[in-house]
Amino acid sequence: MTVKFISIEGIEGAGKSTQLAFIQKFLAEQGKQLTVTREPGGTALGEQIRSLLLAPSDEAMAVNTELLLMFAARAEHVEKVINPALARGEWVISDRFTDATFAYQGGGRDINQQRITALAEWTLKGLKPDLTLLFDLPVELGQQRVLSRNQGIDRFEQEKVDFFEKVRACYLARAKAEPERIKVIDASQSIADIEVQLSKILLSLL
Ligand code: Z5A
Repeated sequence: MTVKFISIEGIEGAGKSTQLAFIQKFLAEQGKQLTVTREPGGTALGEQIRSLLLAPSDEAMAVNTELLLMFAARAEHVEKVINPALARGEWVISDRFTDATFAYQGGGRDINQQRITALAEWTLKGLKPDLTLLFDLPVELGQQRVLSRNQGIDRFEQEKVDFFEKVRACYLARAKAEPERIKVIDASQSIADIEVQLSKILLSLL
């Protein structure tokens, strides 16, 4: 059986963290050895870069700085965590991966998609998730969930509705272009209903 690389995507408050726990438990019960990781982050250096990227700030970060920091963290993550885990025969689940860069820096910040593609080709050397679970929901609902969580908000969560609308539209366009890889989950459903849908998708991989 082939090893699988799964990424989880969505706008803020879509329920990625909530469902990651379910996916992890489901696959472990199927006897899979798992590496669960996240972006930006997943390595010691990557987590430091994550802190720089998420720290709330009154001063905007240059969009190219943001893009390059995402890929700096990703280069480290791929080389030190993802590729070694896949080589050991483990399944890898990453909370966000390169689709997030296309959606947030491409869609949200209007960076040319070809520039992102070039960075992805250079740093990933063909690595791509076998399956991407895109948790989709209306932006306002995601924002309500984040606020009701009652934690501090990070630099991305300071953005306005319009930014997240562009991110969401970019994610959905990517799913439309790659329907085999990117499965859209209606994240406005109840947690239990989402789990049923996820179970079917995951079983089809086994
Ligand atoms: N970013 C980027 O710009 N470019 C890149 O290349 C990468 C990332 C890789 C950090 O990501 C930021 O980095 C992210 C994009 C950027 N910024 N944003 N926005 P992150 O993944 O760490 O942060 P996040 O997207 O903000 O995650 P989050 O806020 O933790 O959301 P979530 O994990 O999707 O949601 P959750 O914590 O599971 O759920 C939110 C709340 O809703 C919580 O109280 C749950 O109990 C509740 N919930 C969850 N599901 C449901 C359902 N179905 N019904 C009702 N309530 C629910």
